[in-house]
Formats: sequence, C-alpha cells, structure tokens
Amino acid sequence: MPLLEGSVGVEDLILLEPLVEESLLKNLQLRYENKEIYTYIGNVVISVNPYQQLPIYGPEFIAKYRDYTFYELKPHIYALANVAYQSLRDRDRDQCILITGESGAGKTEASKLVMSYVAAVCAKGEEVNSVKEQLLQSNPVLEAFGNAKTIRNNNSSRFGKYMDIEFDFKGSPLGGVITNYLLEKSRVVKQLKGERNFHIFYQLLAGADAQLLKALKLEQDTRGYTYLNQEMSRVDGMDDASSFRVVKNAMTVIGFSEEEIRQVLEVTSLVLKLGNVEVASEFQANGISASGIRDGKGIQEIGELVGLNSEELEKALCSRTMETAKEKVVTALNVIQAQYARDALAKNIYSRLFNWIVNRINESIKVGTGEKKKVMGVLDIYGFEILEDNSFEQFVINYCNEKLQQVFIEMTLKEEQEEYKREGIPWTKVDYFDNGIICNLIEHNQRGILAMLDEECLRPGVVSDSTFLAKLNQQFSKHGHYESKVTQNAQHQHDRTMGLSCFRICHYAGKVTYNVTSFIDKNNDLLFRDLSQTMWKARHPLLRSLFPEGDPKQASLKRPPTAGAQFKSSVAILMKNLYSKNPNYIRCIKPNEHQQRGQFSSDLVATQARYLGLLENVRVRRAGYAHRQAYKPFLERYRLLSRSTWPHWNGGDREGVEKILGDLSLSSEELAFGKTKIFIRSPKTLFYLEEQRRLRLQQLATLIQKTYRGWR
Ligand code: AD9
Ligand code: MG
Repeated sequence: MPLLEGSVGVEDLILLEPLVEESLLKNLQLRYENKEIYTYIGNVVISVNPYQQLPIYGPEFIAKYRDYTFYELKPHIYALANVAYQSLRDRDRDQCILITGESGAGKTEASKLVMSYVAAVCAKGEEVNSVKEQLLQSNPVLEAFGNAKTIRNNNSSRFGKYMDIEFDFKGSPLGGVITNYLLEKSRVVKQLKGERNFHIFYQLLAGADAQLLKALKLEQDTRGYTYLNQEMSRVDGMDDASSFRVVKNAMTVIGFSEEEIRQVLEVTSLVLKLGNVEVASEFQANGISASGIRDGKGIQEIGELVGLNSEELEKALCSRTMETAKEKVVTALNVIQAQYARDALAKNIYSRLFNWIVNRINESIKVGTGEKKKVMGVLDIYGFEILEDNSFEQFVINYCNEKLQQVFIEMTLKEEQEEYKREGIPWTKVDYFDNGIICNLIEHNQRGILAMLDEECLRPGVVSDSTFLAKLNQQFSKHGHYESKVTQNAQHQHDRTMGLSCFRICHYAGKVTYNVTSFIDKNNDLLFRDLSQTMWKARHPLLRSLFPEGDPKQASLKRPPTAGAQFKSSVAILMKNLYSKNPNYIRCIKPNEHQQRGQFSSDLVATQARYLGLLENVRVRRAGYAHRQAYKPFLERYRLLSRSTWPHWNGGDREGVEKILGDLSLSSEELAFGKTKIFIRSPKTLFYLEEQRRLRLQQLATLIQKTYRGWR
C-alpha cells in the first residue's frame, strides 16, 4: 500500500514540511521531472500537464484503480474518478468534478479521462453501450465547433462546458445534459497572429470531397477566405481531413440525421462566405457616404446556399431601418458600419449554430423526467485570466472563477465540517479569506458592476464606455477591491499600467486591470433588426430557426437579456447545481509556455499555484486534522509497530488502532477516534508513523535475512 514508497517527493502536499511556496514548487517539480504528474492535497488532485503520452492510462490502469481505495495507489485522476463514481453508486451521493486551470493546463484532457474511466467501469449492455458512445462522441463534435488553435494551446476550448452525466440506481449511464458558457465568438471574424479560427472550418475544407464542396459553394484552399488567418492554416500533428470524418461520424452516432448534418455544414459555409463579402463605399445622391457590396457573385451564392433574396441581404447589410411609432426611416451605413454589421452577423450566426448543436446533442442524450437519477457533473471551464489587455470577456471569466473559488472554500470547509459531524468529532472554525466581497462588487443586483453596466446599456440617451466608467468610479471610490486612475490615491497616480479608460479589480488571485472599451457593445450584443429579419426569411430551416426574433410577429417582444445578465444567471444556476453535489477537484497546472515536455518553469507554476490557492488549500486541510483513514487500512499499514498487534491481532479494527497508537505514546491532542476513521492532527505525527514503519520494515528485512542465513 504505497503512500510514499516508489515515488518522488511527497504524494500528498499535506505532508509537506516546511509548508511554504518554495517547497511546494520544488515538490511538484521533482515529481514532474520524474513523470509523476499527479499530486494530492487530501482528496484534491493536482495535475501538471506532461505534454507527452505517459504509460499510465488505459484498461490495465483503470482495472487497477477500480480495485483499490484512494490512497493505496499513486495519485491519479482515475483514483478521483473512482471515488466519485463509487460514492455516487453506493452511497447515493450526486457528485461533481470541478476541473480548473489556465489555458493549456490540461482541463479538457482531464475531463476526457474522467469520462472514459466512468464509461469503462460502469455496467455493460447494448443499450448502455450506445448511451456511453453518444456521451463520448459529443467531445469531438463540440471540439470541432468550439475549439481552436491559440498561441497557448493547439486545441484550446473557446467555451466553458458543464456536463451532467446521469445514471440509474445500478450506476449505469442513462444520458446527460451539456451546458455551454460564452463561446468566444469574436474568433469567427478575427484571430491573433499564430492562431486559427474554429477547427471545423479547416476540417470542412480539408475533408469534404469535391461534390460536397461544390454543393456548399466552397473552394478547398483556405487562402481564399478572409475569415481564416492566412499564414496559419495547418497545425502540427493535427489532421484536419481525417478529423472531419471523425466529426461527421460522431454526429451520426449521436443521432444527427444526414439532413441535419448537411444543414449544419451549409450554415458553417455561409459564415465563411460572409467573410468574403466585400463592402465598398458609395455615395448617395445627397453626398452622404453609404456602402454597397463590391462583388455580386459571393452574395448571390450565399442567397442560393440558404434560400435568401440576395438583394434583400445586401440591403440589410448596408442600411439600417429605424422604426418610430409613426414611420420607418432607412439610413445608409457607411463602409465601417456595414463591415461591422457583416461581422456581427457572422459572429451571431456561428454562436447560435453552436448553441443549436449543443441543444441538439442534449436532445439525443437527455433522459426522461420520470426516472430517479444519480448525477455526476463534470465542469471544464476557463481558468483565471490575466492578459496584457483585459476586456469584457476576461471580466466575466474572472467573475466565474471568483465564484468557483467561493464554492471551493465553502465546500472544502463544509465537507470537512460534515465529515467531523458524521464521525462525531468536535469542529474548530478555520479562518480563511472570504471573497464574497469581490463577488458582491461584481454581481450585486443593483450596485454590482454587471448591474451598472446593464443600466448603462438600457438607459436612453447618449451612453458610452466612458459614462459607464465614470459611474463605476463614483460608486466604488471607497471600495477596497476597486481601483482606477480617478479613485486612486496619490501613490497610484503614476501607475503606467493603468490607462484612463481602465478600472482594476483586486481578485482573490491577484489584481487585474480591465479596459472598458467596448464593454457596452459586448454586453448589448445586439444585432440590427434588419439582419435578424432577413435571416428569418431564409428558406433554410436551420438558419431560419436560429433567428426567432426576426419574425415580424415577435418584433415587439422585449429585448433579450444582455450578455452579462445571461452569464450571471447561468453562473448562478451552475453554482446552485454544484452546491447540491459532492465536489471533487482537479487543479490543472501548465508547466511551461511552449507546450514542451520536460520543461518546468517555477515562476509560471508559482503564479498558477497562487491563482489556484494551493497553499491555502493545504492550510485549510491541515487546520483541522491533516490526515484521516478508515480503521481497517490504518491497522493493516501500521500493525507492525506494536507488539500487541504484530504478528497477530484478533480484536476489532478500532481497538487494534487504539493499541498501536497507545503503545507509541502519541499525545491524545494529536488524535481523534471517529466512528469509522482515525484522525491525525499534524502531518508531523504522520511522518513519525511513516518513519517508524520504514525502520521497522528494515529491521524485519534484516531479521528475515539472518534467519534465512541461519537456515543455510
Ligand atoms: V484551454 O483552457 O481549453 O485552452 P485545457 O483544456 O486546459 O486548455 P487541454 O486539456 O486541451 O488544455 O490540454 C492541452 C494539451 O496538452 C493537449 O492537447 C495535450 O496535447 C496535452 N495534454 C494535456 N493533458 C495531458 C495528459 N494527461 N497526457 C498527455 C496531455 N498530454
Ligand atoms: Mg480545454
């Protein structure tokens, strides 16, 4: 039962001595260099991305981990998945697995390991297998439409994902529900140098045969498309053409009909072709600048592809209708405005298509409401982000992480508290930083930043990012976690990192400066009505269904909620969902910026360890009883330390443990005997036990050798 043997450093950071950042990093590094990528903090798994295939996965390892309890084998995601699954099946406790970490740290891979573990250990049978297949095949489809090559990760998820996998009382999967968060739709029209658009565009161009390309009115060469970054069309090690076949096959397995797949590809093609619609300036008779479409062929083809009147589309792209109570006024858009309208349309079509795909998958995998279900939720969501330029997206992502940190602290403490209660042990309160004040700063219903942003977006009159910022500055001038050039006291006045259009939030993980430029626009997330009405008129059933608000009968409906409000409410639902389940944590760490195996940058890891609050986690875990174990395995492990229990012991497990610890004269302060487990307060006592055990094993080995020699 190796807790420490055969591996490098400590397998559980609770045993770290001294407990400081330096030793924590050293320990992770030492283990990483020895290809030990997993380390525990109690029941939390820390995973450092190996950037290489390690021989620690697959059926053989799955079989091993399903037969042992948590601490008996080396740390592994399988061990965590096993505990979660068994506790769901046998103790009827819904579980959630929260995977966090920054881009490229290995979250998505970890979530797939959890899913494949669960799929392998749960019951088999024809029906069950088909459900499992559908669940597993949702990954390639979502990755094709939602992932892209970025500078930081060749297969970066550009959306957050939460998946509930539902099981029957025997632990066989019945189906699931996927929730997606905030697709990075700006990528559809523009990518940074060295990055790509979403994988599906390249897969489609590389993988479609001539007939399909013709039907979709596409040409194979990626260089022909403005929306595809010209100097970055291929990714090393990625075969777009074969991925396309995998994705199509996965869609079929999930239950998409041929017709649905065709329509999805048509809409995808539409987005690509929209990018090539070139807007040119024109002048109206009265000298006002206007715009028109330069190349009629492209727009003609779009019209044919999705059953649209191309003249009407051109009109919708190049002008805007304002409706007042009495009349309709059509104004011409200038080139910049028309390009903006075109890009807004492309982004909207794509992100709505993505939502449609998620919903379509859910339709296939959803479970009837009648059955009693047990649920395992898996959350793979973007980690805390501090970029050079932080905008609205980083703001909401970091808000989500702030909430997750809150869950983490509360649940870790709550779980500790509950375990002590279950075991009948008195609980002493632990002090920790409560980030509620920061969550409140962002999400308070009337006085939070998101609410104030909404207020500004909905307010009539001239609103702008700077009026919004001015209001924030006024409201939060005295808030301890808010700073800006205006509210700062003298010491910050010369801080060059913060411009006049910025505000800064002191998050639990560090300070982040946000630039408010385009906050209003991104939060509004509005599409000109001319465009949605035109889309709704398309004869293409899928495209049309993506724009229900384009139906003139719906035109008077209230405006949809803002992007911020939507995000906030989906985070609230997520939190409620997480709080109702037993949490299991995987904290992913990226060891270097180069996606290289074997490189461990201490500085980079140190920053992440801080964001993830690892030291705090160890501290909380140690504050009560650092170690706990059921009586039976404890007795087995340390039996050899007492003459009363070695070599034979016939009494009960708890009595045996009492005997051992009594014989070692450990202070009673250090120990608590729970109903089923022994609790040990300080790691030192555990070290002591381990050391004694090691010495005793040596002694026994020598004894055996001597006896053996004596026999000879
Ligand atoms: V992002 O926020 O979606 O940009 P993730 O999801 O945290 O990010 P991902 O799981 O995609 O990162 O991992 C990045 C890459 O690291 C993968 O494509 C693999 O090449 C590599 N990786 C991650 N985990 C493992 C692993 N356990 N074994 C081998 C791994 N390679
Ligand atoms: Mg990912």
